[in-house]
Amino acid sequence: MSIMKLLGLLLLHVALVTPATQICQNPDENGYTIIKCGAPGKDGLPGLNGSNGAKGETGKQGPPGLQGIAGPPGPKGERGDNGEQGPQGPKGERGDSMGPAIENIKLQMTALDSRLRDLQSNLGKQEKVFSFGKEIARSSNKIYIMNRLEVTYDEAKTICASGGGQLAVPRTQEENQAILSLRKKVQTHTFMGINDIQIEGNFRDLSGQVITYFNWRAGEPSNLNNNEDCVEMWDDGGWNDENCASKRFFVCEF
Ligand code: MAN
Ligand code: CA
Ligand code: CA
Repeated sequence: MSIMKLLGLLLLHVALVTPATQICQNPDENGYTIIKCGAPGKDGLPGLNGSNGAKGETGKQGPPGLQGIAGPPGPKGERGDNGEQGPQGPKGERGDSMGPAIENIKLQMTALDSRLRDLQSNLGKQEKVFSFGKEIARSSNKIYIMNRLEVTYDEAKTICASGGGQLAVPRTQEENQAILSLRKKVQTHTFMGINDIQIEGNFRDLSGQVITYFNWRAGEPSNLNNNEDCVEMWDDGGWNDENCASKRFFVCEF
């Protein structure tokens, strides 16, 4: 330490312990002089802002925040994909079967349909018969008619067919009797639809079938003059073979 600085410190000490004297720095000299200080100056104007200080250290982590209030509900989500098919359910209880009832109704309908067709067929037959002639007889399943014309066998056959029927062929005694009832109205021999034109002595119906029912009079068929191939009914209901070209009444069946 230089002598001058030592001296300055000494003087400063004296001044501090001496109430009437203050030590003031003399700006014109490099040292301290003991001078009497003037009245204290007024406070100066505030200084300019200083430059920013150095960045502080990172603070400690604060306590956890309070739980927030729940927000409003979000929008409805889109429809999801269809799930897979579930397992098969248990077997149901046995129900009342309609099968037998339906089958029964079907059978009844078939029977009714058959009856309706029979009725339509019969009605059609009757229309034909009534338009054909007025002399009518019936068996259980045929209608016979006579129109009081006297013609040859072939003509009789054609007339019956033209009306929708055929020259009558009795298949039973009942049918033979029905034809006889018409024959009695004219009291003359009456042609039926039976002949042996194809083979002598072999009598057949109009479809060519050999007949199995017959009612020949005694001594018939005689095939008189080797020229009798068509069959007629006499007044007792018995049959006679006759010349096909003879003119006779005839009976048609429907
Ligand atoms: C006539 C004809 C014949 C018939 C005899 C019966 O001659 O009708 O077909 O056989 O009578 O006597
Ligand atoms: Ca004959
Ligand atoms: Ca004869």
